Amino acid sequence: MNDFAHQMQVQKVRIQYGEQGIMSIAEVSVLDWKGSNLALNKLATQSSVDSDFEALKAVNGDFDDKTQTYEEEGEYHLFDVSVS
Ligand SMILES: [Ca+2]
Repeated sequence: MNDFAHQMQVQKVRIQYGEQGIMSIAEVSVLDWKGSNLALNKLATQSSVDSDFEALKAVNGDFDDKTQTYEEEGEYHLFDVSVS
């Protein structure tokens, strides 16, 4: 059995705010043990979409654009890093 036999396999990452507010994200990185970003260009959703600030902008590799929700209670982003 090698050292990596017990490594975790991540399927989804959820980021949620606990109070009413606006969530905005430029980029999310989920790194594997080699440092590769598992979130890059993967499926992304968010609790609401303000204008054209859709969730895919958090995983497109571009720090100059961003996501944004409306102001709401418990706003969140969800990233499925298991789908290639
Ligand atoms: Ca971005």
